[in-house]
Amino acid sequence: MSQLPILHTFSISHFSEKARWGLDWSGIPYKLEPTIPFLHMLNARRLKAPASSVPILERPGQPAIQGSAAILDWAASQGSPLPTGGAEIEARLDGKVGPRIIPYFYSEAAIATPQKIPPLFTTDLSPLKTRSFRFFWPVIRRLMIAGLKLGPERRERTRIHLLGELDWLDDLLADGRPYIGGETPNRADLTAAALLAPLAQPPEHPVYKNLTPPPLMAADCAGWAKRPSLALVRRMYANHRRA
Ligand SMILES: N[C@@H](CCC(=O)N[C@@H](CS)C(=O)NCC(=O)O)C(=O)O
Repeated sequence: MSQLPILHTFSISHFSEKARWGLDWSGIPYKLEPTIPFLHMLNARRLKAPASSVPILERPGQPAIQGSAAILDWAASQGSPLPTGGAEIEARLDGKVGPRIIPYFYSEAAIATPQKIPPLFTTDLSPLKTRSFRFFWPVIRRLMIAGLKLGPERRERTRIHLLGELDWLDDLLADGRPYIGGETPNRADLTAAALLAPLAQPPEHPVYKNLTPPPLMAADCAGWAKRPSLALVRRMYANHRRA
C-alpha cells in the first residue's frame, strides 16, 4: 500500500469534496481514490468503518477515519494551516444542509436528466471503475430512486427545508461580512461552500464545474444566486480552492 493516506470518495459527493478541500488546504499529501456505489460498502467494511458512507481516510498502519468533520479534525491535529472555528455552524450544515442537498438534487436529476449524472460520478475514476459505473448505472439509479424515495414530493419537502437553511445562513452574513468567520474564513465557511456548491457550480470546483442542473433546479439556482449564502460559496471557491 502507498505510504500516503488514501481518501476514498464519490467524485459527485459534496461531503467528499469537503474532506478533499480540507486536505488540499492543509497541504497534507494524500492519494485520491474515488469509488462507485456498492464497492464503497465493501471498502468501508474492509476498513472497519462504522458506516458505509464516504469520505473515509485510510491511513497506513492506523485506523481509518470516516466522515468529513473527523477528517478535518485529524488534518488540524497535524498542525496544518486549515482554518478553525465555527464548530456549531459546521455541525448544523453537516446535519441539516448536506443531507438535504442529496434528495433535492437527485429527486429531479435522477428522473428528468439521468444521463447527466454519470460524468459527475466518473470524474477521476479509473477506466475499469468508469466502465463498471456506466454498466451498473441503470440499476444504481433505480435503487436510488426507491431507496431515497425520490420524486416531486421529496424534492418539494427538501427544497422548503433548504430554503429555511439558506435564510439562516443569509442572516448570519447580513452585516455584510465577507465570511461567516468575519474577515477571514473559518471551517464553517469551508463547510458551507463545499456542501452548497451544487447550487452554485463554481468554476473552481473539481467536479461541479461540469454540473448542468436539471430545469427546476436551474431555475432555483438562478433565483437564489444573489443570496449572500451563495455569494459566499462563489467567494470561497474563487479565493480559497486550490488543488
Ligand atoms: N456526515 C457524513 C456524511 C457522509 C455522506 O452522507 N456521504 C454520502 C455521499 S455524499 C454517502 O456516502 N452515501 C452512501 C452511504 O451512506 O452508503 C460526513 O460528513 O462525511
